[in-house]
Amino acid sequence: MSKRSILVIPDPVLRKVAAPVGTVDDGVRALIDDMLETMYAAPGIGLAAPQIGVLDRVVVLDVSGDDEEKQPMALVNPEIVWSSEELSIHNEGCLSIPEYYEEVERPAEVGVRFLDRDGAEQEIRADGLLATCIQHEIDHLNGVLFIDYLSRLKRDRVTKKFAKQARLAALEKA
Ligand code: GNR
Ligand code: NI
Repeated sequence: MSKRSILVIPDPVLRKVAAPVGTVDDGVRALIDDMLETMYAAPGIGLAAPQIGVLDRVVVLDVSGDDEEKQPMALVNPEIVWSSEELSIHNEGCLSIPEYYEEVERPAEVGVRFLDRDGAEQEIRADGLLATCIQHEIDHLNGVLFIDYLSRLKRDRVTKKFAKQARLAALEKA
């Protein structure tokens, strides 16, 4: 297993649509293991493959609490098959937009179909933080970020701040 580096906005890879995985083979399982290691090290509760520069439809999650046993999950080609009319608001953050948090409203419950790390089809019902996190990660597979749900004012503010940081970092390297 190896820890990978996490891309930060405005990296254009974060805006691309990831491709479905054909077969869940050892290469995909190695990717899943690297993603889990990277997520736990960050630390974060979810990570989508595009965040480490891999445009495949793979997501990892673990929403267990600090004092609980770890509950690593891997979702390959995840699809939301239904979502509740009821909405809920969570304070969201993203490892690709470090240290920025805002409230986002999404369906409170979702049904998700995916392939597990053995390539078996699974369907689960998620609510609470897991439902929010799954939707946040599937958005990443489609090039969508949580700031896309904010007011233009808030989105522009954070986008500009990170664009400026990237410019300064590029200058320092030159
Ligand atoms: O670590 C993360 N925490 C989080 C909190 C609320 C809603 C979504 C998330 S996902 C985020 C990790 C991340 O960026 N995944 O893409
Ligand atoms: Ni994210």
